[in-house]
Amino acid sequence: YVKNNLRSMLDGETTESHVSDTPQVSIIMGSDSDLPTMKDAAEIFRNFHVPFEMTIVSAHRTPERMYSFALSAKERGIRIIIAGAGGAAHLPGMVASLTPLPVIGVPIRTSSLDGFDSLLSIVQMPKGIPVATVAIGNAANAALLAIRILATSDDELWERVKNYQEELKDTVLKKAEKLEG
Ligand code: RP5
Repeated sequence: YVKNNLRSMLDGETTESHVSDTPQVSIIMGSDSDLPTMKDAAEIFRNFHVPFEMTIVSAHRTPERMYSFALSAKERGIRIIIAGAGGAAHLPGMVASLTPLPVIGVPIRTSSLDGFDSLLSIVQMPKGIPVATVAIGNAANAALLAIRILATSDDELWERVKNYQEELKDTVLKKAEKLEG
């Protein structure tokens, strides 16, 4: 079901190879209204050639689906879960309570409270059930953190992360040179 959702959610944006490889990472979100934020994570995984899946799982609207998703993730080959949610953002924490897999939470910016509600809901986990929380709306960093974790046991990916950091550095240095004239 995840592959089909991925295809329809990305409207053909993704490539077949990422869909057919066994996904290592799962990107889930509470609503399709979170997709404009969460698609940044998908883009990062595509750039780093990390197979991923992406779908909607709502802690409040589809609690049974959240259970089956979390309980089956490890046996499906998933190694890290990225969960985006907004408002009363219980999805990342609840998923982390259902599986030992590492969970990275993405607080979605909200219209009423600018995402502070999402941030606090995700970051304030009780001792024993960790959720790594990135900045409000920063799904790209969630993907990059997941990639760094995967890269500790994947030499090719490790090299790609190092190259990415070099590229970031070069970009800044070029801007500095330009500014200095
Ligand atoms: C959360 O409620 C979702 O993660 C979303 O950020 C928020 C609003 O959802 P919609 O009402 O837009 O579907 O569960």
